[in-house]
Amino acid sequence: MNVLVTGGAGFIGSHVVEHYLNHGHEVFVIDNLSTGNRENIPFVKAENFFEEDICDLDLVGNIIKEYQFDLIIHLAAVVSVVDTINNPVDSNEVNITATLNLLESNRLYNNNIKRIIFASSAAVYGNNTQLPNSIMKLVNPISPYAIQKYAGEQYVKQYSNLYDIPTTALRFFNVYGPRQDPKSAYSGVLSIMQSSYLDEKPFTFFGDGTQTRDFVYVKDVVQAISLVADSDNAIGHVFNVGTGKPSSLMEVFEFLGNVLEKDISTNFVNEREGDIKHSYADIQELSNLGYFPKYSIEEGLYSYINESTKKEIGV
Ligand code: UD2
Repeated sequence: MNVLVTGGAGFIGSHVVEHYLNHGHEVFVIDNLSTGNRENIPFVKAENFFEEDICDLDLVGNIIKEYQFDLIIHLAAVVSVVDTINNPVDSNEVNITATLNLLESNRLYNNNIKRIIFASSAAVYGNNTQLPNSIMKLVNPISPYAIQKYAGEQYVKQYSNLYDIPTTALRFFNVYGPRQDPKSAYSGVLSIMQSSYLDEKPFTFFGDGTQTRDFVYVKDVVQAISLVADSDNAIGHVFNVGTGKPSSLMEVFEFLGNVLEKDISTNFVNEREGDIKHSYADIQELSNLGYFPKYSIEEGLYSYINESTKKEIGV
């Protein structure tokens, strides 16, 4: 198959690219490297890598016309909630307009398309307190990011209903794993925690560490993508992608300390404004398609540590 991964040089995208290459497909990437990194995907041929902006609507349309992709996994986005609050208009272009353009380009120019998969987010649930978060429940988008992801997934869904374009949207919960960049204060907390341990620097808890999240290992996210891509029953639907189990920040912190046999100092500061206290996914619909998270939080953290320490010592 010809597979296009937008945002393929990013954290999640690079794992998706690797998966499809390992399965013998021809993989193409569009990524403007604004947050992605070409070094994440050395295995992608130069001629299959387009260092281009997903907002360049004509260019994206031409690429689609030319390569007639079978499968498109659309991950390119402004992924930071804070960036969307600071730049609601620009992020709207990336997260909604470019998504709509991608759908429309396929409608107009690509009869070959077998599936478009869109990365939505648990952010659409906002601070709903009725847990687990289920796709049957109301959404409550409380940031431009959440609004944009919700709009994107609804466009994706309606392109299936209105125009018969086979699409699926996935609401990712808290994804973690190798190649997640810990450098920004708004990076995934597990990447920050892990690099604090490896560098033996203090870790700061926002709040008391009792908040919980559904931390899902990136390889299970890849499993979910590949599963829905192959399932006709997933067409026109939205699914949660998590493990279905919450873990507290403090539990994870202590587990990492035990495994790494390190004791780092901690600071406790006020919780972040608008922070959600508890969140986890109802994954029933995805399970009905055959999804089973292969990595418990413990197994995922082991794998993450192994990969990261291998990299540190240059293996
Ligand atoms: C996640 C997504 C975000 C959005 C949101 C919607 C990630 C990285 N972010 O935000 O894009 O979809 O869900 O609900 O997946 N924390 C600390 N210390 C740190 C950093 C974080 O205590 O140094 C806390 C943070 O205040 C929060 C928890 O850890 O309570 C998880 O933080 P996060 O930024 O990894 O993810 P979250 O759920 O806030």
